[in-house]
Amino acid sequence: MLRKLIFLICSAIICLMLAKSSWASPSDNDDQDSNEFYEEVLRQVLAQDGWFVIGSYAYKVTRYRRSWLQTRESCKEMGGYLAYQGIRNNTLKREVGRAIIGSRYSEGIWIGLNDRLEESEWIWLDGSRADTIEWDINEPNGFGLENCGEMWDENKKFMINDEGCCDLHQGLCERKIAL
Ligand SMILES: *[C@@H]1O[C@H](CO)[C@@H](O)[C@H](O)[C@H]1NC(C)=O
Ligand SMILES: [Ca+2]
Ligand SMILES: [Ca+2]
Repeated sequence: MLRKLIFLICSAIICLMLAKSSWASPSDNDDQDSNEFYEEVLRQVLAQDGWFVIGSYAYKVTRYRRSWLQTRESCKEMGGYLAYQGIRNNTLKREVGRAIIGSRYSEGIWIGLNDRLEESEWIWLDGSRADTIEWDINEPNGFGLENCGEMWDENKKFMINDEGCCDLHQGLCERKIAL
């Protein structure tokens, strides 16, 4: 009796497993594979082009010192956007800082953060409220005179400073890799 029961249960499990594998349509698997393939190719192409790939994002610093608005355009021309999506995560921000800013840039690097519309209402590039900003000590201190965000390497913590939007700096561009 017990053996028969075990046999029945095992057959049911095998049956379910077979059914399940035939339900997963082959095209789903193909899509998955081609997405991964595409992401891998994109990673390699970006790396070749000087983008530093970290997780699902790639980063590159703009070449020239420009205003915040001009730098926002430069990032677009480079196929990205002024960094904000990945670096909203402060852990990732520090990783990016250590990896590509390090001590190579003695001054701040623009990021996609500003309070240009309303003083002290800091928003990311897509207009979403920025509520996890790691301001450096005594920042933000510019009030109406400093409405754009930059990241700097003070104390190797890659904290954020508010800066005059017309000041000239290089900027951190970002691209999202994962689909
Ligand atoms: C933030 O980034 C770190 C490092 O890349 C990652 O391990 C962690 O899961 C991220 N946290 C969130 C909330 O996405
Ligand atoms: Ca301000
Ligand atoms: Ca400041």
